[in-house]
Amino acid sequence: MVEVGEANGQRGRVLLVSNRLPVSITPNSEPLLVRPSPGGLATGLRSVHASGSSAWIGWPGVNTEPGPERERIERALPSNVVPVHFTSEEMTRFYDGIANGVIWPLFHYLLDRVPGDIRDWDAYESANQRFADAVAKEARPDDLIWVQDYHLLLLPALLRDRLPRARIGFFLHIPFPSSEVFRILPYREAVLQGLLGADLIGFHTFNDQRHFSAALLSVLGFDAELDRVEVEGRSVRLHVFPMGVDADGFAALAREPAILKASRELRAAHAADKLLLGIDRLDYTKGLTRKFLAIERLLERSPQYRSKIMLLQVAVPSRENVSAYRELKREIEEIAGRINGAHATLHSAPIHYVYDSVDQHELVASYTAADVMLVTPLRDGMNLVAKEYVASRVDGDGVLVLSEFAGAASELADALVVNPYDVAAIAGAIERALEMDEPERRRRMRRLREKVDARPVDLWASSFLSALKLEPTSLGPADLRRRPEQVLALADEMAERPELVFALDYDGTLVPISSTPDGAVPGAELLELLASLAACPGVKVAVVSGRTLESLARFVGDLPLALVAEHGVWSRQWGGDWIRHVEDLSHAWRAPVLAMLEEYCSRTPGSFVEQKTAGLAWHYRNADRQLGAARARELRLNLVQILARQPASVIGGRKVVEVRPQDTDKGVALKRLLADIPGDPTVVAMGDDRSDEELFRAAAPSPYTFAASVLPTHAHYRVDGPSAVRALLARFVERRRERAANGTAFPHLEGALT
Ligand code: GDG
Repeated sequence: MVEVGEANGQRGRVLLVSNRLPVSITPNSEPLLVRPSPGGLATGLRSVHASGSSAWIGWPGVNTEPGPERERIERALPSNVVPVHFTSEEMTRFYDGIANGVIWPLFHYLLDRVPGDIRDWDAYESANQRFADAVAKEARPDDLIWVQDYHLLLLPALLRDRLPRARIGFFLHIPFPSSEVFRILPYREAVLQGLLGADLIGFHTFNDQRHFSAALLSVLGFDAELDRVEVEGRSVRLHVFPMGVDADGFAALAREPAILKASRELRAAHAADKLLLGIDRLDYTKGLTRKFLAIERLLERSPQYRSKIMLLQVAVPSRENVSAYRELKREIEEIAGRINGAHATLHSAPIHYVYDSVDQHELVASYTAADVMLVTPLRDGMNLVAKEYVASRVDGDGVLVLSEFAGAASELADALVVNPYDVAAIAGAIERALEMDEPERRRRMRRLREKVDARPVDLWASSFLSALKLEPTSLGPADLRRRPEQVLALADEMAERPELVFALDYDGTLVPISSTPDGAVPGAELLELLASLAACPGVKVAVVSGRTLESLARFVGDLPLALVAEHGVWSRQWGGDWIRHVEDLSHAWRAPVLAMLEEYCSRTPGSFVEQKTAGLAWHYRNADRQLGAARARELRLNLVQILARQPASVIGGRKVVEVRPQDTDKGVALKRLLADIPGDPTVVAMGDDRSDEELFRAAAPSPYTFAASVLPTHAHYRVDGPSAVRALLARFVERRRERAANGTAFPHLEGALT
């Protein structure tokens, strides 16, 4: 296991960021009472925090107005705990309104709990901003920042803006829903963009990770690899870190004589032969209603269990100020009352319902006393109670009934796994647990304990931090998308260079990607811009495209530009004729590749084939995003196989898979153009696509390479699509003209001035 100090290197700290601090404060107490708070998240991170090289940033659990009470709280907290304060109104809107009111039910697939009119998103944004300010203020260069859970989904990107070089991790403790459910969230783009500010995003299960990747594709169009996604030149890694429990700690407690005694007393206090146990926060995700209905169903079906079984259900009070939770409490108590009314005897009642929390000793005593543990949430990120029950069964006995929709089910296959929506199935599983013979119970419990022991909670934290530390922070290009003034400043700087060659890609760079290649007509404004750029003194302009000669000539052929078509198969020098650079166009690979692309068209509605003189392209920009991306991946693999010994290469562009003859690319084409120009002009290269990377490399050592997309790139700058490219070119023209008008142009170029 990697220790936290080791994972963190010697100098940096771990900054833990969660909505709640791991302490509870009793408001208005004198002196202020500060105690450790319970809960899975606090327990999981305690070992990291206890290592001493960390700070924990979060809400102290009491709302205050700015003033003396806030200052008193700050003084009472340990020095490595940093409070982020909120007023009651802010907390109600951020925490109750969005985090627990919208994200919580939606991510647990309980759509009918999502309010009809979602109003408080601005409060969620402001709260995340406030956290970002607090973290940025606390952070030092070598710190690892680890953000926790659904309250802070926007925080990673807000931190990335403030601390571009920081190492930022994020862990989601609740499920990430299927992309079709996630898409319901009106602020879905903001959430995904927020998370993508991290270097590493952790989930409890692979299903959560898979759903996140699917949402990236369907909402943002980002095609994630199995365990990473390239975003704006950075690599964001996705990984599964199933959270565990302090297995040794629970086992030690379970062996304590005082707890064993409490366990025996608990059994003796109830007449039932078999004790069933439930420990849940009182929340609609926990499936309490159906659990009770399953008990009812069992007793109706098999009345012999009356007086023989009892469910001890601890319902821990939760979110009591929210009306939906008060309503749930009423409903559950009513069902328990009804079932007890119908099935109780003089000595027993089937459901013993406790609306309270229990202390750690009572908790473990209950675990060790229970013959059957019922963990039946409708959805749960992990569910630590299931693992704690197993860890506490040092006697090797006991049966766990576990919802298939709890994250824990992906590890605990030896539980009796049930569909928590299927009341009859839960009843069946309970009956099976009650009737299970001892050898089977012990066999299953042994395997469950092996699983739980193998992943203690410290391992969860240390593996996350090790992975975060290993993750290289690639900064990629300077991002100018939100810095238009810097784009213009670069244009001014370029205007000072005596001679320049502009090598400009067409689609996606000068004009937006259009749904068909023929739709991307330039428009008068662009034609005028290119003409005035080409007319600037000391400037030559080339359009370097993958398009066909015919369409390029039709769009910009009348301008005094050099043109490169089909990635360099054809070119036209300034003032020259078209020249073909590939000798033989009758490639043997063409027919089988065309047949394959056509087959993909027939299987992928909306896609189409473009035939060029030398190359072939399969465009899927109009296809369904998921289907198009999946087919493109498959097609690339198939093409690489059939082209193994052929003089052709496969390139994946923006929503296109293209096959072109080897030895032509945009870089080769640019070098050919430059070879014919005297002097040593500065090259300005602009593109948006994988095929433009060769252009950027050929432009070296020029500092003026621009990517107009969010793909990973070797370009020096990233700009915001064709509109930013045009703004840059227009500014350049303006400055260059000013220089000419002021007579401050370059003396050796005077002949060129008109
Ligand atoms: C999230 C996710 C995920 C509960 N009642 C009492 C008590 N507890 C302790 C349990 C356990 C913890 O609280 C609850 O753990 P859960 O796993 O159920 O979930 P949460 O922390 O509420 O929430 C969840 C978890 O994060 C971790 O990632 O598993 O899916 O929703 O440790 O023992 N402890 C005591 N008295 C109680 O009455 N002492």
